Amino acid sequence: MVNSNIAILIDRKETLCRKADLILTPSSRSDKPMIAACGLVNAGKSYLLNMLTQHIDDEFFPVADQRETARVKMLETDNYIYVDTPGLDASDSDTGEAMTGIDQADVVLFVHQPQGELEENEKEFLCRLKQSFGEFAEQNIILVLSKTDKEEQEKIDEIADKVQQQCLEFLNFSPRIFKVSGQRFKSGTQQHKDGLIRHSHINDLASHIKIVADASVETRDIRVIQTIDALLERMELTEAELERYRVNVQNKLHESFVPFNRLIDTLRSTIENFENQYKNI
Ligand SMILES: Nc1nc2c(ncn2[C@@H]2O[C@H](COP(=O)(O)OP(=O)(O)O)[C@@H](O)[C@H]2O)c(=O)[nH]1
Ligand SMILES: [Mg+2]
Repeated sequence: MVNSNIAILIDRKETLCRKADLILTPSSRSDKPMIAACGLVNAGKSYLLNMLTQHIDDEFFPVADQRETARVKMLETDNYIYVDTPGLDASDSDTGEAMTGIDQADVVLFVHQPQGELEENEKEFLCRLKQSFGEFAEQNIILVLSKTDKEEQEKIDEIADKVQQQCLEFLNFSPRIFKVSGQRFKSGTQQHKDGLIRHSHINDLASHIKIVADASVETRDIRVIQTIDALLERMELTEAELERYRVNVQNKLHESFVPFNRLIDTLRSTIENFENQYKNI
């Protein structure tokens, strides 16, 4: 039990050091704002990124009904870097991979398909995201309700209200929510139908992303400092916990020697007694 706890603490410390290294390596960051999409498998992340980057027909980010994006995939355009991440309800290691892509992101699009409200693991992930963005969470995390063409408008509005309420109740967080349809945008673009494009709200989302992404460049340094402060604090806590274990183990070792030392003392005085008696003969 103690051993496994120590292993967890050491592992945690190594992860923290790796993160710190990544943040402090200057070449690991581009000057362009990084926009990452995350959310459950099948939420519509890849489809959305294709629309936002004008990859209408060629699907730079592979779209599929099943799990497709197993690793982080990036696209660098003239002004931004777009990042597609694996779905959240995949294996643990992939959730880590999703967070790795997002740790470096300036803007996060949290994509949720409006079949219902936020699920438990979506709330947990949003919570981690919110912590990682600190005071910039509300500004730099954008909630996207995807596939709005699949439901009545009334139902979509109802789900959006519910999601907003969940964010406030569980996360004390009030992000902007965009209700979009990638499919309407695609059809509208292919058939030159402005009404469909407008009704897709993809361009509204794109304009908002541009404002947030451009502003994020100035806040990036503050975020890096805040992330490093948080990492240092967690390292200190981990070190303090390891030190408590060390003292505990040392005390236990000491205690286990007490009866043995007593036995040796008794033995020594018995021998001395014998010796004295022997000398007196
Ligand atoms: N009706 C509709 N389907 C969509 C929309 N966006 C994505 N999809 C479909 O949802 C499925 C999953 O999309 P994908 O982008 O690969 O999801 P990801 O796993 O989050 O990347 C695919 O079958 C897409 O065609 C949309 O706006 N409307
Ligand atoms: Mg995908």
